[in-house]
Amino acid sequence: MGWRVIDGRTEYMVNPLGLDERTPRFFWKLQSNDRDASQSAYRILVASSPEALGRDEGELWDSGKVASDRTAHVAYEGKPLQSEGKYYWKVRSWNRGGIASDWSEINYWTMGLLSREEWKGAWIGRKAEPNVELQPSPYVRKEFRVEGDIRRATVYATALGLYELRVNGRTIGDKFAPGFTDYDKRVQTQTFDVTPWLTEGDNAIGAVLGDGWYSGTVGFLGNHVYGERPFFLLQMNIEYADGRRESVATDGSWRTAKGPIVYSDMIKGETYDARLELTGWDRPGYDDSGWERPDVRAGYNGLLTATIEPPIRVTQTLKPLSVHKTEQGTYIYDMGQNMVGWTELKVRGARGTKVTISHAEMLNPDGSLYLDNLRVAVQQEHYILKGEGEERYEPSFTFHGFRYVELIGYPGEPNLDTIAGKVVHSDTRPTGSLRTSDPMVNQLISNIAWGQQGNFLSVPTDCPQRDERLGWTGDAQIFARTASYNMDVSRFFAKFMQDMIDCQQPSGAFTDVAPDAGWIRHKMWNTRLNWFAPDNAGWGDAGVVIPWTLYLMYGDKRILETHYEAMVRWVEYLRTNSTGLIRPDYANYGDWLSIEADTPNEVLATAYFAYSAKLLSRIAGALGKTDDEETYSRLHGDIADAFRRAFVSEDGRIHGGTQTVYVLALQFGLLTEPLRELAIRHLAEDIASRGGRLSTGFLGVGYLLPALTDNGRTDVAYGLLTQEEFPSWMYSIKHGATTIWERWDGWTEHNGFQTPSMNSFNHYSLGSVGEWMYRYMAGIEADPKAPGFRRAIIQPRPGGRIASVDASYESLYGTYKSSWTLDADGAFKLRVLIPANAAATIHVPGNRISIDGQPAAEGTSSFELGSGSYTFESRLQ
Ligand code: RAM
Repeated sequence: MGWRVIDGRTEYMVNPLGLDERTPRFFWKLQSNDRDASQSAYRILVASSPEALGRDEGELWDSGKVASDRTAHVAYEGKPLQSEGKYYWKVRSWNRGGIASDWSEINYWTMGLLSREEWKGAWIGRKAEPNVELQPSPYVRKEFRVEGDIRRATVYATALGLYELRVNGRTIGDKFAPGFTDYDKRVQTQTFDVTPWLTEGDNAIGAVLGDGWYSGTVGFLGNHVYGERPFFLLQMNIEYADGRRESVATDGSWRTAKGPIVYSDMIKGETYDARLELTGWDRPGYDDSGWERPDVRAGYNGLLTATIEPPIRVTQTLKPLSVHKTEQGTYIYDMGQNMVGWTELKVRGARGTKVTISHAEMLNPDGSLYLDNLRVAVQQEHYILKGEGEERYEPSFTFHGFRYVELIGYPGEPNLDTIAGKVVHSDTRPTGSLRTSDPMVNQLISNIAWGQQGNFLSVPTDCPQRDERLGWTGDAQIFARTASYNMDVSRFFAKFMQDMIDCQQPSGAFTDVAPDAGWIRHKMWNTRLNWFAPDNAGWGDAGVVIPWTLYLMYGDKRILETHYEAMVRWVEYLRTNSTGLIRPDYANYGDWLSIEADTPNEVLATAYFAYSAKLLSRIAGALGKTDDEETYSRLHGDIADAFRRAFVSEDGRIHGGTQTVYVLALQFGLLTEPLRELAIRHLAEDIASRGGRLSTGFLGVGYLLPALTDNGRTDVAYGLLTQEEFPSWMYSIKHGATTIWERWDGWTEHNGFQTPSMNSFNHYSLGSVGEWMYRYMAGIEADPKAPGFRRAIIQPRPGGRIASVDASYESLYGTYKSSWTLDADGAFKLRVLIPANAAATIHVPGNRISIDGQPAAEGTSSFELGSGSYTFESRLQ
């Protein structure tokens, strides 16, 4: 009994504002206490007021009763949506017994400004100060009057650079808006409902601008990559109750000034002089007669598109674990966790006192901060006191990767309350949880999640501390599946895919980094850093792997449709730039940061070419393009033939002989059945010959444990997972790691720190083993035949020293759970939860299987089940 609609979403979001998608998609979940509960029909109503919906009138769209089990990606099919429209919707669902739910709660969304002509404002900024390398952050402001009752006031805003919006003294919105895009092509716009914050009479609106990725330092590419200084664009549309409409938009009548932020740069840190604060500047009545007229920019040729990415927010505040005074009189704090964000400081002292806050991931052997791996990045804030009692400070437009914080020049004796760590990232909701009986494995799971949240900041960055922090596509593709178990990355990766498309080359090549930050434009790949290229194997392939991952995990067909042509162009590019379907040995990072095992580039690149072709064939199939499905499936087969001819000998040895060549050949379908058997033997032998240790780099590591498990060597997979000797995941954990390191040998007992020129301690790529833990160890797998977890495959693989696993994944249909225990005597117990309107194929290991206490039919080990919770027991010995 009980049949309820919950969690209504529009374009994956709860009540989003400012969409520019003209056929937004609806999502809802169902709740039922019954087993095997599923939807037989739904009806959606869309109206322009909640009152109309209250009368069950969907004047814009009444879907009628649609016989369907769909509860995700149901596209709007009503009357055309208008710019700035606010739309309300509700849905009701019928179960298979024909029982109707109540109507859902009313949800809404708004549309943004749908055409360029509707943007009335001008781009405003502040003239650069001569001969100043790092410019002060401009403040911009405007006062306006409100006369009468307001029905709705909406701000549409964006910046070339970053902005923090203020309305009547209040900060509105999130951090680092509008996010990182290729500003030569597009900038994302944000929409805010400011109705509650306006008052009758005088009001003030303003913003603080930051350089961000637009004009500040980007990675190692220097500053001014896209422009010289930031510009701001805003339009506030006010609708009065009596029907009047007014707009306040950025133009030459605004005022600008510099303030306390002497500079704030993502890579170079911030200096803040509290003596220069502009108290009251964001409230009405402030005297801005000394402020300057803004510099008005002629225009902007890129696109203004509604934000796709989730907002960047402070999601947690960490208290330090310890503090101690150094011989130099500074104070070093340990936050207990390598984190990304910044430090909030509390301080009292004389006006003009300067306190420096310095950040590092590790300590040197002498206890000082290890800063060598930052390259030219400066993870420091300098705060100059105004001397007015307790002062609180946090920076505006910079962030750091750190576990240790040093206070230099602090007046008085700081304590554990003096600082707090603000954890900042793209706010992708957690969707997965995983606990095992093994504390070290649990630490690994935690390290992967921290690596993900710290590095998912507008784009999936490679690292948060040195002068890099770029959207490396290879890292993103290898980690995408792990990421999508941990957190809801549907929109985060949809945005990143847009970034990849924006810098796809005319040739069809997908770049190594997206947004490419002028990299290709400035031809950095054949001048300064001559081994970079636009099309590296395993990097460019992200252009196919990521949409496919979004399809598997979220059932998102639209992303496949939207980018289909681009994916075809990539695969055709690879075909054109290969000889006899063998990709050349050129411009590859290889199996990046593998350990004493160099995979030949041509083997790696040909394997990935085959993989892209294979995924493209599946994508074509999902879209009903049967000719293409056939074409690319044949291409995959032909590449596999060429691969075997060129690289595989009769005894199953693959050129290069690394673990990665075997793993990729196995997982990408490049071997015949007899060769598979030989290959797995060679792979296992190589692992054994290294003392049960791995040697894979970024490209091989994600497939290593899956390849072993798929080919009957789950024992070896578990051995690698819990291996504690170098190189291994547990080696870093044994030595205190709280995040995944960039390199297996980032620090070792024998050699200390690796080269400081590239040694990040917060880098998610080698954490792609998370995928195996969800899909194989816990056994929660998406069924590609009913993607988006409409159906799951639950197939736990117990093994190794793990006695229990407790896993859950919150899919678009609701929460799946797989929890198992394995006793020393071989008794295995599995509990599974399947959400309403979903189903699963459950594979139970062992024999003498029972389900809910009843013996299963002899020989039956797999079960097709609908929603509900089930308990299985079996014996593994
Ligand atoms: C370094 C980083 C990054 C990787 C490139 C190839 O900059 O390790 O993660 O993708 O190299």
